[in-house]
Amino acid sequence: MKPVTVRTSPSLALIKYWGKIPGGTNIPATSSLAVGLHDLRTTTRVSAGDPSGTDEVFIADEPQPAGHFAPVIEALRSHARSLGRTHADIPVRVDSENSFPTAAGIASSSSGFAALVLALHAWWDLDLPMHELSRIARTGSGSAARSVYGGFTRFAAGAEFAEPLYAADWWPELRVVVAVTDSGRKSIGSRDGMERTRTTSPFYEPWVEDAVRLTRLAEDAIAQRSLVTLGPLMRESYLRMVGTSIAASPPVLYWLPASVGVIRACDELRHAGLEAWETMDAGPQVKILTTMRDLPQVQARIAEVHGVQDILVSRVGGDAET
Ligand code: 2P0
Repeated sequence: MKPVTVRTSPSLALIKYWGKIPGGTNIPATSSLAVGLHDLRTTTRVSAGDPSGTDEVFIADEPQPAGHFAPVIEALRSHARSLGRTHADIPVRVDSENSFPTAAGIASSSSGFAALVLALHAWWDLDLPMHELSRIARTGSGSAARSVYGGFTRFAAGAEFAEPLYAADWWPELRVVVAVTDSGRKSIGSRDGMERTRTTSPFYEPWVEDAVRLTRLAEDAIAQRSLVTLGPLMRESYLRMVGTSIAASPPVLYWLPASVGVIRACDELRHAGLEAWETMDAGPQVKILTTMRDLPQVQARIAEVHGVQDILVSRVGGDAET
C-alpha cells in the first residue's frame, strides 16, 4: 500500500467556541465562525504499521498516547470494514508535523485531527460526505470539525458537524499576523480550560447567551467582507471568552505581558487609521486580522513589542491538499 499524505491548516475562530454541551462529545455550547490559516500547515502521512502491532501516531517524531486518537481511527476503520477493505485491520502508522508551534494556542488540534481524518479517508479509499468527515473530526477535537473545510466555516451551537460558509478565495486581501509570545505548550489544555469555565465561572451563562448575537452580526460582516464591522465583534467575542475564563475557579488565564503589549499596539494602530483587529485563543499568542495594504506597518509595529518572539503571516483559506 502506498502511503498517503494530507495537508491541512489550523482553523482560526473569529467568533469563539468555548464551552461544550454536557453529555456530548465536543458539541459546542456557542457557535463559532472561523477561517483557515492558509500558510500554516499540518502535514500528516498514513502508512501501513507493524502487522503484529497496534496503531501508532507520532507528532514531530514523538510517540503519542494511542487512546487520544483511537476513537477517530476506529470510526473510519469501521467504515473501511463495512466496505470490505482488505487492509482495514492492518494497523496504521501516522506521522504528523506542524509548520507552527504545537499545542500553543494556534489550533494545532484542529488541523491535526482534520488531517488525520482526511488521510485515513484516503488510505481506506472511503467515500464519506464532507459533513460526516467533519462529524468524525469533531469527536477528536471540536475545532477540527471546521478544519476539514478550507475557507470560512460555521460550527453552530449544538451541532454535530461544521459547515462551509465561503470558499478560500472569498476575502483574498485579508491577512493574519500571528504574534508568538511563547511557543511552549500551553499551561491548561482547552478541554480542561473550557470545562472549568463552564462549571465554575459565574459569567459562563451570559457568555453563552451573548454569543448568539455576536455570531449573527459577524456572519453579516463576513458576508459583506467588512473588516471594520467584523473587527469589533471579534474583539467582543475573544474578550468575553477571556472574561468568563478568568472568572473561573481557579482562573483560566493564558495571557502574558507581551500579549497585553500586542493588544495595546493594535489599539494604537487603529487610532492611526490602520486595520488591526486582534483575537486570542487558549494560549498567549495574539492573532491580528489586517489587510494586504496595512500588513507591512502592522507587522513592523508588532515586531517592536517587547516579548514578541516570532511573527507568522498568513493568507486566509487553508484548503486541504490530498
Ligand atoms: C475555537 N478554541 O473556536 C476556540 C477558541 C480555543 C479558543 O476550539 O476540547 O482544541 O478538543 O473540542 O477545539 C480550542 O479548543 O477543544 C478551541 P476540544 P479545541 O477555536
